[in-house]
Order: sequence, then C-alpha cells, then structure tokens
Amino acid sequence: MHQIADVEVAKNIMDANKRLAHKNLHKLEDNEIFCVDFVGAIGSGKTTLVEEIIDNTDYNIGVLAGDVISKFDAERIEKHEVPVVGLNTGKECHLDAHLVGHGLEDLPLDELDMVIIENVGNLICPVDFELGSHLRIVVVSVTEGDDTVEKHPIIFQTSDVVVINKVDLADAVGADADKMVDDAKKLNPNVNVIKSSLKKGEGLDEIIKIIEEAMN
Ligand SMILES: Nc1nc2c(ncn2[C@@H]2O[C@H](COP(=O)(O)OP(=O)(O)OP(=O)(O)O)[C@@H](O)[C@H]2O)c(=O)[nH]1
Ligand SMILES: [Mg+2]
Repeated sequence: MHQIADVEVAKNIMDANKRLAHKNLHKLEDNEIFCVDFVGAIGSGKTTLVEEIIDNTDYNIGVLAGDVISKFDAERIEKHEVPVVGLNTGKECHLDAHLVGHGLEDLPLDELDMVIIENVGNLICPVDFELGSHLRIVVVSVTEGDDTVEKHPIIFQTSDVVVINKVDLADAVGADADKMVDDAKKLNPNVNVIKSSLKKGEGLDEIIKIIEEAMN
C-alpha cells in the first residue's frame, strides 16, 4: 500500500519537473540562448571547467551555480565578471527545473548567448531531473577511482558528453583513464568522451568544440 502511494507521488513530481524543464527550455530558446548543464562527482572539476569556458570563449555567458548550502562556486564565478546566480538546494542532492526557473528570472537573458548550469556534485541524484538544457556534460576525475564510470551507469547513459578530468594525477592514484573512456563508450556508444587536465589546459579546446558543434 505504502509503496503504491510512493510511486504515485514520485511520478507526479517527475511529471511536474519535466513540464517545468520544457518551460525553461522555451524561455531560453525565446531568448536564443544555448544552455549546457554540468553534472558530475564532487570535486571533479565542474567549476574549473565553467571558469575555463568563460575565460577562453567570447560568448556572453550567464551561470547558475548549484550548491547545497554555500555560495563558494557562485563567488568563484563572479570573479570572472559574468552574471551568476547561486542556487542552494538545502538538503537536496540535485537541482530541479523549478529552482532553475527561478535562477533564470535573475539572469539578464536578453544579454546572453549561453547559460551554463553547474549541478550539485553527485553522480546519482541529478539523473532523473531534466533542467531544460540543450546539452548535458558529466565530469568525473581519475582521482575518484577508475571504476567510477562502471559503478554509476545511468548518468553516463543519459549525458551527451563525458569528461574524464585530472589525467595529470592518473599515475599518482594508480588510475587507468583509458579504462574509464572504454567504460563510458560501452555504456553509451554515441557519447563524446574527452580526457582532460584542466589544470594544464589539456582537453579544453575539444570540449569547447563539442559545445560549439551542438550550438550550430
Ligand atoms: N590536478 C588537477 N586538479 C584539478 C583539475 N581540475 C580541477 N582541479 C582541482 O580540483 C579541485 C576541485 O575542482 P572544482 O572545479 O572546484 O570541482 P567541482 O566539481 O566544481 O567541485 P564541487 O562543486 O565542490 O562538486 C580544485 O582544487 C581544482 O583546482 C585537473 O585537471 N588536475
Ligand atoms: Mg563546483
């Protein structure tokens, strides 16, 4: 009995989220804005990637920075002189379309070409919550262990691009970055997989190229 009620409530929540995600997408498209959302493990390099994209492209970018309670990421992004809204999820381990909708209200959409959404660091919770973006990029790093991809299949199956970051540390932690690439391709044969060291600037051009191809 309890189980049936739980399933019904969960379905209603997911349907409502999907509707709001479509609303966000329409709002972005009405403003001719391309939207990328970053999901991925805690500390894998999501904010670093957002900062590098801001510094190495000419797009007018606005950022929605998701965090559980802090404003650390929003404050980091702010230093790059782009509009940013910090979204706190409280006890939740993922952003949802409702929160993103409110974030969009606080960005100067008529001035932007691109909105980047950084989700809370988590490889499980964000999976089911569409936000209204055009492209989803999942960022993991070798320091989480080279079994991270195979242990969290769904997020890799539902993302468009996989970034395997911190390859500069692979030897130090005994991780095989190529195994992570193979695991991602097994789970999602059509996905783009890029190995990167954002610390050294490696892989960034490739990531930007993929975003630009998706924009056109
Ligand atoms: N060695 C190395 N360190 C990196 C690389 N990319 C990011 N880092 C470092 O990893 C740490 C975490 O990076 P963030 O960009 O804050 O990671 P994040 O995914 O945004 O973290 P959360 O938002 O807290 O989940 C920082 O100290 C970065 O400088 C890399 O390619 N190599
Ligand atoms: Mg971050």
